[in-house]
Amino acid sequence: EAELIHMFKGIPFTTRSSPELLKSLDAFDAREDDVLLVSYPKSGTHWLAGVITKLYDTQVTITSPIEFGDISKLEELNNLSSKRIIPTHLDYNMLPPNFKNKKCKMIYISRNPKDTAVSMYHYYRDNPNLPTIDTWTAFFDLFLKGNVVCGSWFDHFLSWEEHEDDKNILFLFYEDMKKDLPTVVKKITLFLSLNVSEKDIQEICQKSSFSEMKSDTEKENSDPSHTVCALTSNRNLIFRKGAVGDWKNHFTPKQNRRFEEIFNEKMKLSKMAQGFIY
Ligand code: PPS
Repeated sequence: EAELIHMFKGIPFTTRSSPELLKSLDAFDAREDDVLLVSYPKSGTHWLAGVITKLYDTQVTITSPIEFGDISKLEELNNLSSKRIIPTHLDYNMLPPNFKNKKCKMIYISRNPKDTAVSMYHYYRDNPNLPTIDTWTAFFDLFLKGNVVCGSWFDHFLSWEEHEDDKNILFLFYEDMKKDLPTVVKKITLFLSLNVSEKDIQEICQKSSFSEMKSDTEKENSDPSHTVCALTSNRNLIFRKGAVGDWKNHFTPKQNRRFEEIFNEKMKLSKMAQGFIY
């Protein structure tokens, strides 16, 4: 089982991200019109990707996360015609520098870390490509220690929040999308300079509901190398519950206190994370 995970620059990656690929990312050739979809895992990546592809209609290609695959991945991306929509779970410091130099547009989506932890726990349990987890209690500890794929939620969030004022980065929250998707979608169209009618926005929002996305049979059993999550092609693993506040069904009061203690300590200086504790 140990072979499912390896460490790179202190962060756990699955073996689906080869060390050679990770080492070569620094040299990756970004294009000015690339759009990055950035997230810590289980924060709404597929949801955002679904909205974005519908906004662009057929004019774009969405890839699997840049850090998934072996060294041939880079060539594959090089050969892809524009416009490329590229997801990634990398923290800011590991992002290929060319994306930063070329001021590519990036959308960072985040989610209450308590719900993110619960979502990740179920994903670990149900996905044979991830290490075996015995209990929620065991996973809870691993999550707080950052001993899970992509490392610490706290470090990831903070590395991106440091760039809050960068004009080329848009910050979105899963909870806002749940509350009022059309408003978030309008924000995205402004950021990406897309001209989409009110009517089309309404339609895109309907088609992006949890139930619609879960039952999108067209995509069923598709090749995992062509889906946003390269760790599964099983849509039931990705589209599990899609709710805000499921942590309340998992956290004990004691776990909640411990989580908030650590959250308050680590996120002391964070402005953007304050809305998360509820
Ligand atoms: S991954 O594997 O890291 O790319 O996963 P990611 O897509 O980031 O996150 C999966 C969670 O997002 C929920 N989801 C949605 N919620 C609401 N509406 C829609 N349309 C939607 N699509 C995906 C999905 O159910 C996972 O959360 P949980 O809490 O596990 O259900």
